[in-house]
Amino acid sequence: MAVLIYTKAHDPAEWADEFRKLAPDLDIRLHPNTGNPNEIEAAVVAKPPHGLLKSFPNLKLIHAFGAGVDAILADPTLPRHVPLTRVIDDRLTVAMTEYVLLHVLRFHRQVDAMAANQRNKSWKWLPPVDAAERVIGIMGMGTLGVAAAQKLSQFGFQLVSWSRSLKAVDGVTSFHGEEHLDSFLRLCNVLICLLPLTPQTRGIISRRTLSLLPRGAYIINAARGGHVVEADLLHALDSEWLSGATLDVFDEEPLRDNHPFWTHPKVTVTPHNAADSIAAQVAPQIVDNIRRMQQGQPLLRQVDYSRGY
Ligand code: NDP
Ligand code: OXD
Repeated sequence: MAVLIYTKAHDPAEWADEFRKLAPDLDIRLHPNTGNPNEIEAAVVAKPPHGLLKSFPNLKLIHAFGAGVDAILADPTLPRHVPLTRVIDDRLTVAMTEYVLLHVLRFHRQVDAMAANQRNKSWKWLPPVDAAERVIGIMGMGTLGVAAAQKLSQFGFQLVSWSRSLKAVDGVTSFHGEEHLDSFLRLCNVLICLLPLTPQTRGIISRRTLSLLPRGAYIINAARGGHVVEADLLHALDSEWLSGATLDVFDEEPLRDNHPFWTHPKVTVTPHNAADSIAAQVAPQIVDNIRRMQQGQPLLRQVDYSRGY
């Protein structure tokens, strides 16, 4: 069976080697060396060009390289009768938790202010804030949000979350649905976005929602750039409403040279590597789904086309 690999975000040859090691019988083809398109039955893709997946008439499985599938769903010609599956990986989840923890603690322990003082050789005592006085809000309580919330609650922070459905996670007050978004936002000293990018969540970090946060709040976006209205975020930072933002993802990646985020004193930019899929770690679950497809067994980690995640 022929499997197509398309990615610009990973080393396709490294992934092909992993797949061949795990499943020597699979005929792994690297785009653009697709061969006869009729022979392709599975495609493993990251940000595929629009129209690519439609060109394989016998496709039976589309597997994402990562956890997010927004770039695949953005293709208007996507063959939506073909099941789409994604990555859920313990190591990736731990990496995201590390990222969230690192930047929450940076904010909580006023690391940026102390670094600025150090540059000025200024020995300045900053009054500490107890973790129990900070409210950390997580938008998106799926695989990544729940893991981050559980770890953060061990530090004594107050945790609130927002998702589509109500959650029961120890130590976390759950808000759900659009009607409870504003009440959730009013509490958050730190707002962490771990939502999938869908038509409902695009632009959710906007002038309106930012204005509901308490003054001095901090933003961490490790989900997708499309969640943030960049001009609104810059306005909230420049008007001293927000104390800062850590951004791993952007509307346009790589971030262009002259983008104001690069040099903004209140913005930390990371190059979309909060949590990556590692070939040796993730290839086995992709091969497992290809086997399931071949054997007519239920697929794992399947995306619901109607929800968009
Ligand atoms: P999941 O699908 O497991 O969780 C998504 C969560 O978002 C769920 O809790 C869901 O609610 C909630 N949600 C979805 N739509 C809405 C909505 N309209 N209103 C309120 N809540 C909503 O996703 P993951 O945790 O696995 O990943 C989240 C995202 O993180 C990915 O889609 C990807 O974009 C991003 N990501 C970024 C990485 C990076 O390196 N920067 C790495 C990996 C992922 P409910 O539970 O009720 O369905
Ligand atoms: C993902 C990502 O979605 O790395 O997995 O952004």
